Amino acid sequence: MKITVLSGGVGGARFTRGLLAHLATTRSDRGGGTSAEVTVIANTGDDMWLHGVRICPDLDTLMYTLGGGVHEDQGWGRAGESRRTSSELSHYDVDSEWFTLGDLDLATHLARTGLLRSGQTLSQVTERLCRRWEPGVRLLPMTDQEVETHVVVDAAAGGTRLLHFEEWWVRHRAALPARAFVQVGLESASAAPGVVAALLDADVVVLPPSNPVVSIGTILAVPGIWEALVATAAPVVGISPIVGGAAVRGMADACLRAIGVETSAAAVARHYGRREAGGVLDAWLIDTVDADAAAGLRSDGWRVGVAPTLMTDVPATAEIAARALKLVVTGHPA
Ligand code: FO1
Repeated sequence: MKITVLSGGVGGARFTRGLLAHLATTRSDRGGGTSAEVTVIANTGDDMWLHGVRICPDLDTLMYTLGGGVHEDQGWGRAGESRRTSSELSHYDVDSEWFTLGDLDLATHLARTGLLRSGQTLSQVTERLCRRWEPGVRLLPMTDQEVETHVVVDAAAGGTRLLHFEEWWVRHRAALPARAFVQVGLESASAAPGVVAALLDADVVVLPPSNPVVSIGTILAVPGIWEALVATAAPVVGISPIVGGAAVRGMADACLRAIGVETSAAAVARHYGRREAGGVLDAWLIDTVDADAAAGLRSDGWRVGVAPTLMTDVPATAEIAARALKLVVTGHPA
């Protein structure tokens, strides 16, 4: 079975780790039958240049999480990290204390930057870095061109200004009201090699509980990707990143507010849209806390599953993945 996942950083990486755990158990249950191939299409809109190195937060979070090297509590960066270089940098007044570059993490950025400078594409570099981490999936950037999410915020002197998403997210903790999001470079970007095929050839496509605006939304904005999702014969299932009217982690609510979408499981589903109605979803898995939202969605023709969706650990996440797959294969998550 070919499964394609669109993913941002922490939420999508943790979901994919659970999906792989689920597939490993089903494979052993089936006596090692046909293994599933998982392709992850990663958001690269968070990427940025800092101190001359190219940082790809979501690609690295996926690579480290699936490769067993992630700082588990943070959800990003490396386990066993040190910050000697970062603290030394602070003595040079280069205005980067808001973004911590760990020493181990820095090696990834140096390796990637050197390979990019040698003329390799981001896809080729990602494949090269994954040879070390062996994430157990084919990890594809959404595009090989530089597309960076910026946030439109109010300027002190009136009017607005653009802020790189990472600065808005990390330095300001999304506290500056976001008036809009702009993916700089999008108009001249195209889907990276293998991305459209991974959507068209999939048996199932999953939208995990990543940020629906700046992670999944950015991937869907890359020319060709939304069209492939609408066109694919594969059923598309999403898992709500909103539970009980709040973002499970991160600040998805600040992003949803910026685009005028209510922070609720039902509103995010309607934001993605049903495929019969020109959207991208065939099914939507919501948490038991939001069970009352199912009736309204179902009366509008939605296929809705209701189940625990908090990714508290790998086994719980494997169960969520199993229910999401069942929802589109059998129509029921149970
Ligand atoms: N997130 C933070 O909240 N603070 C940081 O200093 C920080 C540094 C960092 C360095 C490399 C990297 O790949 C990710 C990093 N992140 C940090 C996480 C990052 O903001 C998130 O992974 C996503 O970009 C937001 O979803």
